[in-house]
Amino acid sequence: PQTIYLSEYRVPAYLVDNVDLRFELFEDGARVHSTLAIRRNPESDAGAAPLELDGDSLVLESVALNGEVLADDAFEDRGDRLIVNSVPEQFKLSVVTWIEPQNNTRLEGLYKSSGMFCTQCEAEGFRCITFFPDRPDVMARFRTRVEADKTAYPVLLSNGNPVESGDLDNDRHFVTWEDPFPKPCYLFALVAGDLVEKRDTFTTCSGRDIDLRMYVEPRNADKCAHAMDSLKRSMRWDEDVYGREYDLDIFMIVAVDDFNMGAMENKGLNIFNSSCVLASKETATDVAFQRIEAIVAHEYFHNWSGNRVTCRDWFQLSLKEGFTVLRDAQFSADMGSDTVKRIEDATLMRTAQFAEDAGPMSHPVRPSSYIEISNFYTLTIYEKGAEVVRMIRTLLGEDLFRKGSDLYFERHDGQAVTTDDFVKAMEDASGRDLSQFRLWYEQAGTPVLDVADEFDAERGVYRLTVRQSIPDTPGQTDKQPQHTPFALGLLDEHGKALPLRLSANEQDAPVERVLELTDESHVFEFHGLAQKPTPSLLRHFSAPVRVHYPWTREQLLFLMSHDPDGFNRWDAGQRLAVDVIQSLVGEPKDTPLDSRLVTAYRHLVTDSSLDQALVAKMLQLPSEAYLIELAREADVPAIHAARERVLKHLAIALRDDLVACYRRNASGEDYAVTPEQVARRSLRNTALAWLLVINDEEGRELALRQYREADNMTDRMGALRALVNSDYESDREQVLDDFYQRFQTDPQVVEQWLSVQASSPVAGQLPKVRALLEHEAFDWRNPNKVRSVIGAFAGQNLPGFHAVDGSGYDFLAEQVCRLDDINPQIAARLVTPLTRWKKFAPAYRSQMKSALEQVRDKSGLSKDVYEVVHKSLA
Ligand code: B3K
Ligand code: ZN
Repeated sequence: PQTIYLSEYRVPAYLVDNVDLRFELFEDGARVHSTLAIRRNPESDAGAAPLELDGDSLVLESVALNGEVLADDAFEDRGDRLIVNSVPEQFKLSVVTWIEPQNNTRLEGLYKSSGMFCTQCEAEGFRCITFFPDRPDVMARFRTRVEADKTAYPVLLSNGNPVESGDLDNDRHFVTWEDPFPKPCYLFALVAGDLVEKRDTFTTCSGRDIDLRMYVEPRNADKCAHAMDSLKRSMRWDEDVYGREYDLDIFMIVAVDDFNMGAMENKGLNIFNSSCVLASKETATDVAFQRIEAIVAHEYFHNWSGNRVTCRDWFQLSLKEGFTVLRDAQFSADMGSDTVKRIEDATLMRTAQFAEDAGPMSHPVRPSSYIEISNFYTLTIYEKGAEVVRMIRTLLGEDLFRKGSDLYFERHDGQAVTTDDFVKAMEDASGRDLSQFRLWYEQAGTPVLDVADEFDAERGVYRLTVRQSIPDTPGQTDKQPQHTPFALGLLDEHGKALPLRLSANEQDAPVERVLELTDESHVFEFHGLAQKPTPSLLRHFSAPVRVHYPWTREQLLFLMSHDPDGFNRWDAGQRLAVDVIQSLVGEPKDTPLDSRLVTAYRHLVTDSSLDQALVAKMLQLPSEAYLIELAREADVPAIHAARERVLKHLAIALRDDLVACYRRNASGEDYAVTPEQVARRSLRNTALAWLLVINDEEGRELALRQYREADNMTDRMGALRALVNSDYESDREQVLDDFYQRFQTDPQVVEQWLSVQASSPVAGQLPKVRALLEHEAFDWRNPNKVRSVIGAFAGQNLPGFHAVDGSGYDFLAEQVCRLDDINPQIAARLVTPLTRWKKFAPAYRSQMKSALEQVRDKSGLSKDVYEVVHKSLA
């Protein structure tokens, strides 16, 4: 396979102004008639070069230029390319192709999902529909006529506004849609199906009424309200916070069961994975409700950050994704708790993005090469990209950041631009120099900040030394220090925030500062201090970096209860728990546990005056995945055992407090996804889980009752999960059966049922997981089901996956090979856990490597999996 380089970017030789599409949809295929209004690009030096259009899996039926059918020697159909040798400066090209959506298991381009037609074109799926210059810097106005059987497909949708509709012969009908906004073809969408419509309206800040519509299968009609409400909140929020008003008269959301990712921001016609949009309290957990709100917002926000201003090429992917993730994170923080949202994002970064950045697929936020772009929809592009934009906001401050964002949208509206254009707008609006900051886009790897301190009692000066280093990553060594905002505070021995005087006579010094790191090493002096303070470092996770500082357990315990910054209180608790667990890894079973940990956790469980949402987060012990990421050579069973020991020790010591906590948090009121209720349910379910870890008889009864009596999925699933992970084997089997009987007709719930088993070290033994693949509910063509079983096993059931005999690795290799023929994008994602082989202790490492080699040697490997596997073995 070929590598694509950013350095080889050239402007398109031809531009497309208008696209006229006609789809004839049938059961055995679809005929696509496309007429493109094309002209030479005045900015290109390609002159009268042949016209080249991208294609993939198309059967070409005819080509005509300005209405004249072309003879066979006037063009060349190379399969992945249609070349028309001599074309005038300006012309119309009409192409007819035949495709087979019903056989499209890659779920790219036009395909069928539970009887409906739908599309997914980002990044390069439009070429599976018709021949086209499939690159985001070619922006055109689309007019789309969809024709299909009237009974089977009463609803026919595409981007923009409906302009014409009517009946055709043979019980067929058509609708024509027109999108007035020029867009890249990756934002094209089409849906045809037998769907119910849910309507609402939104009045914009300028008084325009927008027609909001959701289209879902009839059985899901009662699961739309939450997404619709989330949409309206997003629309209002984007007006209030970013000054962005919606631009079309209609906004549509469609739910689709078979979908490679979460959702897609097609202009005016967002398409969602059903699991990321449909919810009712009986079927979706609190976490799902919150995720749906965030994804609905994310896709909606793309209308400006992505659609009105789009990417010049796919190396710029983070231009739209990083900025939009930041926007949805701000939105979620505003809808709930800022601290809790920050904790969740920092956890994802530190657990998964840091691991990606330390692994073989490590790449900069703006990559400089790729083989398959689908492999670059990563945590680095999305989450680190969002952190990078967040740092700009931190450096500029709220107001200048908003000025920069306004300038960016105004300057580039209707254009396809680069991350550099984004940074330039921020610079121009603020007057700040971000030239060194740009390294965040260019250099891969997670920076390390080594912090040391000393106190000069005589002068009353506290001196902090911060050294920045960035590890080597594939293809990148000797990196330059990056411009990094480093937020901190200092506490006295009572936990009081001290003024941060950077010079001896500074008046009214603030108690929190954002220091700017630009050099390899900095020394900061804080004056006027009577005693050595306790530092609270990298508050709110002000930069996506690792901080190394020799914290003592006393300091961490102190910060855990005193830091005025909630995020850092949580962080101190995590660091303490990590330290305790790490000290037990590989140690004899009777090694005593630090009793101060018990005291600290008892305080959390019993003191109901604390912020309960924060407490709910603080009670989550660091995950195995995070502990593995922190380890140099991970021995998973040893890490698992050490973590279990701490968990059991805490549960035994706090047993009565947990029961009391459980009862105190009993829910009385009607279910709502408010921060208070979410915290309450989370605390209750944590208490239950801990009680069952120690086989507590009362805990077991509480769990069984909660399972039976639950009126919402959060409680039902909380009880189910606790039982599934317990040693009460017959209860486990019984509730699992009951759960399946209750919900077997609901695919989104069946997904949860599959994954609660596959991800459990207790219930997810390999034979059991293999049996799930044979279950009637499993479907190889449905990515959610695949993720729920294979993804959950390899990604979350770490003791199962890392079984000493290597059986978990062989299992994954086998399934990846099987999936590669069905859906390469999903196969390439699933192989990820194996690519981290260098991270593990030697016995595991070699077996993981040979499993990867098994995949590498599969015949007819897709380029998606090829890229991931070859880079991991390099
Ligand atoms: N832009 C899409 C992702 C498309 C992934 C294509 N493989 C969803 C999103 O980020 O909003
Ligand atoms: Zn996105």
